[in-house]
Amino acid sequence: MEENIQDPELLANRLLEDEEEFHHLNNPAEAIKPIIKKYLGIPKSVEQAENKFYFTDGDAKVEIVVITEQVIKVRLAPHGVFLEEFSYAVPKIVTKNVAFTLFEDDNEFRISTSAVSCHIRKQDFFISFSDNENNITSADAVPMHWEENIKFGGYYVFCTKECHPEESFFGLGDKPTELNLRGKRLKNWNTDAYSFAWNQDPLYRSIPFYISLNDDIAHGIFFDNTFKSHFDFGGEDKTKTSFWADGGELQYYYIHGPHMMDVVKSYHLLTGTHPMPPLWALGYHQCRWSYYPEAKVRKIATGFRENQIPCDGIYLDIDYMDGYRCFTWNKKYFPDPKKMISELAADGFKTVVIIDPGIRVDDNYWVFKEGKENRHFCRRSDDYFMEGHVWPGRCQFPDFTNPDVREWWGGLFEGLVEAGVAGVWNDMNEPAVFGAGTFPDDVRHQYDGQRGSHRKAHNVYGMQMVRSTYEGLRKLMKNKRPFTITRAGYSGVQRYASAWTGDNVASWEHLKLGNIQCQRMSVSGIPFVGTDIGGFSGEPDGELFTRWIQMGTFSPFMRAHSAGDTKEREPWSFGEPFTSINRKFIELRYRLLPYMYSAFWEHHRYGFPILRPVVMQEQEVLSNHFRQDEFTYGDKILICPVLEPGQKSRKVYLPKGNWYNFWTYEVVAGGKETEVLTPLETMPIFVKAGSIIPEYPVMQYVGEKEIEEVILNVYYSDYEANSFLFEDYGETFAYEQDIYLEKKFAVSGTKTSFVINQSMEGLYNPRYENYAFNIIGLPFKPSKIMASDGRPITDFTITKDGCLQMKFSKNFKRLEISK
Ligand code: MIG
Repeated sequence: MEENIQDPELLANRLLEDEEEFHHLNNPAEAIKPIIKKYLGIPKSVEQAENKFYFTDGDAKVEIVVITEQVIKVRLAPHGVFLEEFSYAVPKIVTKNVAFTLFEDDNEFRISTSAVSCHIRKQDFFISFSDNENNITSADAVPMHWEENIKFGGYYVFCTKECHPEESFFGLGDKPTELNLRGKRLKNWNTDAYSFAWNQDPLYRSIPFYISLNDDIAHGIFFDNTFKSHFDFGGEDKTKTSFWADGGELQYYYIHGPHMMDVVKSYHLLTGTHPMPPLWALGYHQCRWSYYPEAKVRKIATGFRENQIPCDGIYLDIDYMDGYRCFTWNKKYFPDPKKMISELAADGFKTVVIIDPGIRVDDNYWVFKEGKENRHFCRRSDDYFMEGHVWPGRCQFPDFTNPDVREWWGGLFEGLVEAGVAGVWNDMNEPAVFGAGTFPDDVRHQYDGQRGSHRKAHNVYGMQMVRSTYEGLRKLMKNKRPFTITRAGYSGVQRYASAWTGDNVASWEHLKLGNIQCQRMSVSGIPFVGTDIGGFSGEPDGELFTRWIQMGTFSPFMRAHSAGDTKEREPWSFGEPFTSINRKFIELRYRLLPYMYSAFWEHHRYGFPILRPVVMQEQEVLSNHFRQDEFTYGDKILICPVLEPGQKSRKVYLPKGNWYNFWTYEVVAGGKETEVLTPLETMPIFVKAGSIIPEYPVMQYVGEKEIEEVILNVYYSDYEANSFLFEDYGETFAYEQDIYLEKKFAVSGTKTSFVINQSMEGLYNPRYENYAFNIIGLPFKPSKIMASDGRPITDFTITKDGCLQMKFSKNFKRLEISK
């Protein structure tokens, strides 16, 4: 048969079949098809360089790195060349002295630490992980694969793992959906999502990290890739979990549990923790778009003091600026900012101001001029400036992925710091652009010398902005802790800022969603988080607002905020009974400050999340994988917000063990659901038996009063239990020089006695002398109290609730109470 080589399609097919013939033709390259879904072949050999192992199928290379006993990193280079090692999420890999071995047999290569093994199967390059009892925890369902990206270069990279029938998934930042991500397909691309809806995706932040829980064993996957990334948790095919990205490297960390908590702690080891915030930042914050002019700000501040509702933070949204130009003041509204801020400060208010990334194109505006002269603004691929409209009008945008730009931007806060500003709020840093949504893909970024288009830099833009903000403030504020808050972020953003969940809505559905979002962010490495209390857009009624204040009391970041076109939204705006209940809960927040601050330390120092979903308390109970209302703050206080209007009572699940109803001291056995009354003035709160919850007196703001004594609420238990108390100056970085006090309490009880031990470590000495003990739930009538120095304590009282109260030295070592 004669061939018709005139037909281009036929020709192309023939070419692909027979590469030999290329040189006979004019333009053979036209017929070369891009690489579509290429899979790893067969691993031929292994090379080792210290803790790194390299496998190849002859073309592609795979790197396996032993990071810790529990963490192993996997990397793929489709044509054998790895990119330079660089990550905004993992600033430096701390490889401790980990012992590991390489083993090879006919079936596999295996790299093992004492806790995990990574298997590379010879037959097909499948990679899997198992624990030291040979349980396979994670296994490839197909080999790692990739697809050429003709338009931009590089590859789409894919990893597909087996998904088990009862496997649950958590994490991934702030996805507005059920806590357990099983069955969902989600993507990461930072997006300004005004009035987002349930299931809307993506939102403001990209955290490509998930936790899997199967058969009571947890592991995590951190896919450190800043491009648009995708996750499918048994959605498309219920037997497969996949993650992939539109570019960059297929690079992930396998993080072994076996407990969810272990996974989160290891994730923090890689990406860092939140620095200690100034203590006041754990107080109540009041925000609005916008409080202006000055008289209005003062009126709100006075309103708090007159209503005797505690408040520390007061916010200035975009209208404080001159024509929305960052680092300027509208002198008509705020003629003397320094005076206003210092007078507010004298009344206990810390002023937080908003700063957006868009800089108005205006040659008479010094920030624009400086940025232009020093070439700090982002450019398109053809070297035009990246211009877009935001609040100030036509804007250009600093390239925060350039260290020089970050340094410059950080310094711009000098005037604000000089005026007394205590905190900075970074908004619109997805980045958001009116109309267009965000920057076009072709915008170039310096990317700390690694270069990249916006496809690579988009998801880290906001994080690098708030990094620049935090680092700049830290220098300018000398030894004082800055407070920062950001809307956008990528893994590791917690090293620089707290976060809020963005433009939510005043609805009961959003109250529910906010509850889930805060828990999810918490297990995804963003501990200092909260929602806009009351809902940003729309109007809450008194009941919804109060229920939101109640939930917000147990958000690590507690701020009420509302959009500009809404009615007044302060804690007293709804009249009685709402004002009194709001006050009671904000006061509760201030009473619990030492507990909350200690939970923060536990996060900062040891990588624990602050909020913990119930599944984290009892991952072995399958039904807990689907609970998303209850959570604990730290590990002692369980909260179940009321999420329905008119709710008179609700079911609350308590994990195993004994719990005290916080309001009534009634003891309830856990391991089951309990019906709890929920009149508007309360919310279900339970304290784990054996806990010591430290408490401050109610203050109108942090620093209002010298703390003269700390109350220790001690909840009797018939088993041994530990509690912590962290104390320091609350506003400096002295804790980095070990100037703090870490106290450990241990209690143990019998039917006739109860012992409290205290040990301390650290160099800080608080000024108060005594604890005021409030010992709850003793099963006997105390008649004898002995201190460790052998002296009896005779000065005590028994309250009508049956609590034993007395004062004793903060330096006690042991107290023994007996019948
Ligand atoms: O285009 O600064 O999410 O908290 O009040 C809206 C005005 C810009 C969005 C933030 C919101 C803030 C508002 N901002």
